[in-house]
Amino acid sequence: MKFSIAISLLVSAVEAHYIFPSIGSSADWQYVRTTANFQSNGPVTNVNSADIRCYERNRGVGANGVLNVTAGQALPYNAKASISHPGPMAFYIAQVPAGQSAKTWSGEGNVWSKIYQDQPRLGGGMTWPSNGARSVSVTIPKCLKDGEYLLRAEHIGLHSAGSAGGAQFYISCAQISVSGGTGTYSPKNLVAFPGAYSASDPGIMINIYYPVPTSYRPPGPAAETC
Ligand SMILES: *[C@@H]1O[C@H](CO)[C@@H](O)[C@H](O)[C@H]1NC(C)=O
Ligand SMILES: [Cu+2]
Repeated sequence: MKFSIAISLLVSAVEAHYIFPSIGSSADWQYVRTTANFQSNGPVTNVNSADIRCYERNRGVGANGVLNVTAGQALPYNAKASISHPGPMAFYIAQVPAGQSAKTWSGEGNVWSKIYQDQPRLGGGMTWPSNGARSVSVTIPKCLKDGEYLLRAEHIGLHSAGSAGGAQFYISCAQISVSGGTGTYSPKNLVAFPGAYSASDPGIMINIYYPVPTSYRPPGPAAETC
């Protein structure tokens, strides 16, 4: 009996999912829109679903706050409990259109640019920088125009991604207000969610264990810099 309890605890620890509920030192869901998985921690698996954008519990109902950040500042985007699956981490940003608010804007359309993308270490298996992390640092580009943005965090769990629909997307969107930017940012690749990804993208449908990949191409556009 004791033995089987120990086994089931071990299995649940290995399978544990996660959420991204906060940014900086703020409270959960203060600046990050509450996600549909706020209790289950479960992932989005359909890249064509509207959930692939911000995974909101109530679409169109944002968080109460908008976090003031300075362009060029690095902020921790926090995971709970920790990023326990292997896979890539990315951040995208979208400027809130004039006349709209970060608290309610949907983020629809070709408005998202990628500002961060990590890569695995290769050789004898894939090792991911975010593996086991409780937060990932994101630098708000110095060259942004001042104003409100949605900042989208995305981690893709690739442990069972060998067939279509097997990749697990852990997503949330933070509401931020940027000041101190130089204003020269002009992203070349704006994408929409859904739309940016397809289930068969080589960075989404991939067996990361066998045969051991010798390269990795993340889904979506390249990360843009100032
Ligand atoms: C955020 O910035 C706005 C505009 O500059 C300011 O009115 C507000 O007080 C700031 N909020 C905080 C919490 O510092
Ligand atoms: Cu999981």
